Amino acid sequence: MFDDNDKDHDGAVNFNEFMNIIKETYKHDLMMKTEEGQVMALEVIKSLSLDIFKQLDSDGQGTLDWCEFKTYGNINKDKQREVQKYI
Ligand SMILES: [Ca+2]
Repeated sequence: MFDDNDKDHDGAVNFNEFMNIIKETYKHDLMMKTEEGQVMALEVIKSLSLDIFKQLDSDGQGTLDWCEFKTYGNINKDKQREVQKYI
């Protein structure tokens, strides 16, 4: 999964790559929405992504290596419940 998401194959996931993973997670929810609803939902997703990204990027370098990325699954479940309240 990590390699699939590392689009530029530099061995680390940057914020844009990470946000695309999150968007993919909520793709189905987004498709159910009006255009206006999608814009709002994308804003929620963007701020959520940044929030999670900062938590995962424990060395603060702005990229996630494998050790950092693998903890994503743990916090993702709680976050998903949180997001579903908004989108
Ligand atoms: Ca890092």
